[in-house]
Amino acid sequence: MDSVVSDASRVADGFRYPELVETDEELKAWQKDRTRAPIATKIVVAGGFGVGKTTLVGAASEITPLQTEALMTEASEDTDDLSSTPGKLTTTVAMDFGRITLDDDLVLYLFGTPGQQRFWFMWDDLVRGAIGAVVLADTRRLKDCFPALDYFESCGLPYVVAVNHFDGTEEFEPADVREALTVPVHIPVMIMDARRRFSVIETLLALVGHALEVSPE
Ligand SMILES: Nc1nc2c(ncn2[C@@H]2O[C@H](COP(=O)(O)OP(=O)(O)OP(=O)(O)O)[C@@H](O)[C@H]2O)c(=O)[nH]1
Ligand SMILES: [Mg+2]
Repeated sequence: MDSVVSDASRVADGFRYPELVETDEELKAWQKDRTRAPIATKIVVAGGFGVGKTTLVGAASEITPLQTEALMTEASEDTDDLSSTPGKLTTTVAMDFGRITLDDDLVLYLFGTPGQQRFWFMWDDLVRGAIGAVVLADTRRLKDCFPALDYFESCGLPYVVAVNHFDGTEEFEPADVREALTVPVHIPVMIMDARRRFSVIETLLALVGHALEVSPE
């Protein structure tokens, strides 16, 4: 790995991360009302290598996301399968971090996990205190999300399955994906696009709703 860079990931061939514009945000009502502190929650975004976790966090975040991307070199050729994402030049080596405010008084802090197996030891730290997780999947490489599914099943953290649909790939119904992954019926499965903010917000809302449903009062 050459170096930890933040912006190299924006120039991958044929794909650009959404431009993030810093604005002078006007203060929201809850920001001025000291009696109405927003609820801050932590959400983890996990899934296989190169499935779009960094893209998702960057698309949703209202702040410039923290990225820990490192350039990929020929050294990882044998371990990292780039056939589905030939334009990918970098990989996450620690985590992604972003923030999104939903519904004025609900702030989600998004933590993207590194996808490469050799960094999985960090997951235990990353999920600490989280209310739920998004497991991103790519239907061309469904089995890559099994470790994430197993991990959240075994630790009991509520999760939703989000299929990041890549243009030009076959489209599947959520029911097909549920069956292929044997995801229990009460767990939301959705088809989305990690590059589109609206699509990511829908996924996050589904996760928050699901976490509220399954968590004890
Ligand atoms: N066409 C298309 N390309 C995407 C989409 N999401 C991500 N990409 C591309 O796929 C590649 C992988 O995206 P990342 O967001 O870096 O994936 P990741 O899951 O964070 O990868 P690791 O951290 O290395 O595991 C990038 O090169 C993007 O160009 C998508 O929805 N459609
Ligand atoms: Mg990443």
